[in-house]
Amino acid sequence: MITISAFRWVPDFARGQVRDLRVRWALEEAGLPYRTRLLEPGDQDKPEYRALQPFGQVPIFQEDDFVLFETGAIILYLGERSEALLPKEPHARARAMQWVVAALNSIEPFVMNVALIDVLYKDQEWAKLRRPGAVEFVKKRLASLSKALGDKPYFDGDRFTAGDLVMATVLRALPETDIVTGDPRLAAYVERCTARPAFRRALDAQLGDFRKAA
Ligand SMILES: N[C@@H](CCC(=O)N[C@@H](CS)C(=O)NCC(=O)O)C(=O)O
Repeated sequence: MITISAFRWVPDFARGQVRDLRVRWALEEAGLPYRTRLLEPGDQDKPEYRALQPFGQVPIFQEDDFVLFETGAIILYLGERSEALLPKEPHARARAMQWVVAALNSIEPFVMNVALIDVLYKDQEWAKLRRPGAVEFVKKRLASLSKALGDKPYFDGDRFTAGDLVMATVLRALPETDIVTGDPRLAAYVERCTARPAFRRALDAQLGDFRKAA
């Protein structure tokens, strides 16, 4: 049975955002059943967990004695098992992988830069000075992303892939701002991706785990 790690408790702002969500979503798209291993405070720093995830983060993916960390790697691995995530045709597959990497490497760091300022540091003087520049940069990057999407429903055309799954989770990370939603094309794209039944099931499952722990 596939097991993924997740936190038993996180503050409200992180509920629906913790990165096990994207792996749950990928598993739902692939139709692969899974269970969660919920970490208690402190578990992430125990040597046993660090041996599996060197940075003490969630999620990890475990199946029998195979363990994988980093959501990008996990989702690409699941893509090997399901065409719902990665198309079989080699070029389409490579393009889908390209969008996974673009989401994680060219978009997420800049989105998270603003998200961290807003969530963790917003009252600090340095954050007030830094935020406008960080917002300006991410908006510029998102404008290029929006242009690349154009009038297509998904980044590689008509077909949803793992690239869209990861991109949509990255674009959801600024819910309190209009940085993404101010772009009607990206706003509609996130809506389209997150309206998928597999996303709804994944989100319900993450929120359900937090509710059970309350
Ligand atoms: N690049 C990692 C990031 C994982 C990550 O940042 N996980 C967060 C939760 S969303 C976490 O475990 N944070 C706790 C920590 O870093 O100590 C991935 O995509 O798997």
